[in-house]
Amino acid sequence: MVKNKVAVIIDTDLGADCDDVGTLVLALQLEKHGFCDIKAVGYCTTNIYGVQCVDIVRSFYGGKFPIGMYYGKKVECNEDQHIFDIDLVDHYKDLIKETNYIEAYKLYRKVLAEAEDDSIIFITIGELTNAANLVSSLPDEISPLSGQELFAKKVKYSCVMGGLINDNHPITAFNNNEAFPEYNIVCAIEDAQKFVKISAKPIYFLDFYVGVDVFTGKKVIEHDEHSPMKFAYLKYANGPSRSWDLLAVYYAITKRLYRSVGPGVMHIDDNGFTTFTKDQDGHHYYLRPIKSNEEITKEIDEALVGNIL
Ligand SMILES: [Ca+2]
Repeated sequence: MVKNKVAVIIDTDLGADCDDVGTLVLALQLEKHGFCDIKAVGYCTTNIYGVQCVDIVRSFYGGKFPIGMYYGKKVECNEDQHIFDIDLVDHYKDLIKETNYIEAYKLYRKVLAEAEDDSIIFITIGELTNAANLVSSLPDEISPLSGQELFAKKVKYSCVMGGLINDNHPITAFNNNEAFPEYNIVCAIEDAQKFVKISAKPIYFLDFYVGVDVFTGKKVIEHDEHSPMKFAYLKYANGPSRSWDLLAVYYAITKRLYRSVGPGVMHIDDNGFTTFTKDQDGHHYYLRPIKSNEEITKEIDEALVGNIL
């Protein structure tokens, strides 16, 4: 029996990688099993095929959440790299229900305005464009509070898939342990800086290292006859794929598999490099596993087909 059902907003850049598809499926399984209510899913780049994939996933799995879209300037990086999203839209086009998506940060303002205090878990698994727009938004017809005030009042904590934290506890030997700017941060550096600076609530960072060696999706690929997730994983990775976003959502909702390190302050420099400094007055944390990659893979793969303990 689940004691604490939580309310979540999920902000995604589905399209650059297939793990966002798996993440939405995982969130929908957690919702189905009483762990959470998905209050909204927002799309954080200008890739129209990506938001249509979100629409398709919602339809296929029976989700009820409203969908928001980002209408700002084009995000750097791989917006023009379409490994699976255009094909997925073409294959499942009959499942697309909307043609005009509400602006994501406005949708988030509405969800927060209607929520209980300290109740919303805000999860980002893409660039922090909508997140920055939300916390820097001005009072409007939705709420007399600024985005900063709304966020401080209504959000319980955030979980951000992003950053790269060298803490002398390397989980993997990726890139010879040389630091590099992580994708979700470097694609929209100013927005990441803005969100991290303005948000007054705890932020849990699930960094690059944590997801790079966890490959999930095997069970879905074997189990589903056809599904958007199976389609995306076979097209993108021809099998199981790296699991950054799934792990962020799973931790944010269940608080399982990882321990938080902190408190401290996450600094993002102007080149997108991240540095974490422990500080008792900080409200940032990063995550490290308390189980092996094999155990984590098994737990996520089972959850993806509805076997959740
Ligand atoms: Ca993502």
